[in-house]
Amino acid sequence: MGLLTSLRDSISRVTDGLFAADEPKRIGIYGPPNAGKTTLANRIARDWTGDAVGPESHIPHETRRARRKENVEIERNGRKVTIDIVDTPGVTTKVDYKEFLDHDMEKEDAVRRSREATEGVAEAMHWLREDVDGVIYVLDSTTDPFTQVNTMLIGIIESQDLPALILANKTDLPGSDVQQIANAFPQHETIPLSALEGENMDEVYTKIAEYFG
Ligand SMILES: Nc1nc2c(ncn2[C@@H]2O[C@H](COP(=O)(O)OP(=O)(O)O)[C@@H](O)[C@H]2O)c(=O)[nH]1
Ligand SMILES: [Mg+2]
Repeated sequence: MGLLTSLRDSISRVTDGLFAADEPKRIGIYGPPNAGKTTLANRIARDWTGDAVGPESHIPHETRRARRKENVEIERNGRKVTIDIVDTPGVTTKVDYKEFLDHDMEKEDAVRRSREATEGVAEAMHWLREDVDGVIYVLDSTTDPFTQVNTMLIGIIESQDLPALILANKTDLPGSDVQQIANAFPQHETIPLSALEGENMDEVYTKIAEYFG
């Protein structure tokens, strides 16, 4: 190797190192379908960048592939954190095309959507193992948190030593029970919010800066 080539390689190793130190953290938004992941991802993206990540929907599994919003800068109490928000499909033990048929879809379209949703779930699980630096785990606080999917995902997150925040969403609804979520995962901090109404977002941003900054 010539002197110039080896000098160029050394310089690029040093500059790569410098850039790596500044690289945004990749934060995955995980949870079961309909918890409000996309609503939250959109609220974060709109609050800090002015654009949305993707469509929110009452149809389960509407987010069938992961969507990403890069370089979202969040600043809180002098702490600045730059994150890539990754909105993942809801993870579930069962994706059935009949769930889509309930929403007035043609069978062919329903089957295609359920196949895509299954692939999206596999992709989201792969990322959880390989590709995220931290997790925002969103739960609908009007539903029972003691499910196989939640236990399994929180277990994977813990086994990877990933920093994780648990968000108890939909506090605007009358059946909301934040304490039930806090009791289900006592080893993690649970933060209540309404992603739809924008309630308690200040605390959510403070915790994001604290956990992932
Ligand atoms: N009442 C209420 N509804 C919410 C809230 N967040 C999301 N939703 C609704 O729950 C449904 C699913 O939301 P979405 O963000 O698509 O969930 P995802 O499947 O986890 O991405 C939509 O109808 C949302 O409007 C919330 O904080 N309060
Ligand atoms: Mg979604």
